[in-house]
Amino acid sequence: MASEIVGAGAVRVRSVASREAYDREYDLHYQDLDRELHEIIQTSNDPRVIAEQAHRRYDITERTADYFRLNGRSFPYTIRESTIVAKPNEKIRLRVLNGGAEGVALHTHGHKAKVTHYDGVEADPAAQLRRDVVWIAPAQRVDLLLETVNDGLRSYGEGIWLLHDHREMAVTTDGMGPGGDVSAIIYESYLDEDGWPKVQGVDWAPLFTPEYYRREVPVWATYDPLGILGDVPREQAVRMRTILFALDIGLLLAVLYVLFRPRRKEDA
Ligand SMILES: [Cu+2]
Repeated sequence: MASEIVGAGAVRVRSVASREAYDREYDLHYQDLDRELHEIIQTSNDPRVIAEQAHRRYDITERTADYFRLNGRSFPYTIRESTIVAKPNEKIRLRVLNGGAEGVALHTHGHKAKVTHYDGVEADPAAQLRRDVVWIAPAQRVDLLLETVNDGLRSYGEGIWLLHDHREMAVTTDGMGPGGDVSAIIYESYLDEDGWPKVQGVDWAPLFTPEYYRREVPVWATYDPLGILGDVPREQAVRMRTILFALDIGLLLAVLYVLFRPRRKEDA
């Protein structure tokens, strides 16, 4: 079972109690990072300069989160290392930690999980609400019971179901999506022989290239048989800009002419 192995996204050996009560268990550590703060370390070899920049120049009240990570990775690497693998009729425990500075609205597509524990303490059974968006405050820990029973409540059946922080910004990487902490609940019947989710003709390869992070890859193009979601060819864009520039200049000259045209005698 994948969750008995340490490595490849699993960070520890499960307890005996967990093995008795649950079919699988996953640790999910969410984080958000400010690029500006994390670049300070690269600005000098002198620790005094770093300390000054980090503690007196950097203003945490102006912090913005640029990177959103699950277990230290952002999408698509989350799919390689931090997916929830499931079979029907299982009880799965998700042990979630929000290690970020902002709240996480954890959303489980296709499943309604029960929040059984807050911060390591079991909630009263009557207070163990079943829901598909769980708000997790910074530094908070919650345990979720994910049951893969296809009853239209606990689960909506086998498939590949996204699992992510439902704040839109959290599914981006440095402002560009798809990225961020998106992962998935994937049923074993939807895994190929390499353990990769079976997708319907979508090519993942461009998402793993440096060009993608240089913003050179039109992300929806592989979904698009008509070819209308790719990039505008470069020459065409330049030609378009030249035409618009010429029109602008023409308009400006016309306005100048109207304002300053030589007046005839009868106007005076
Ligand atoms: Cu979603």
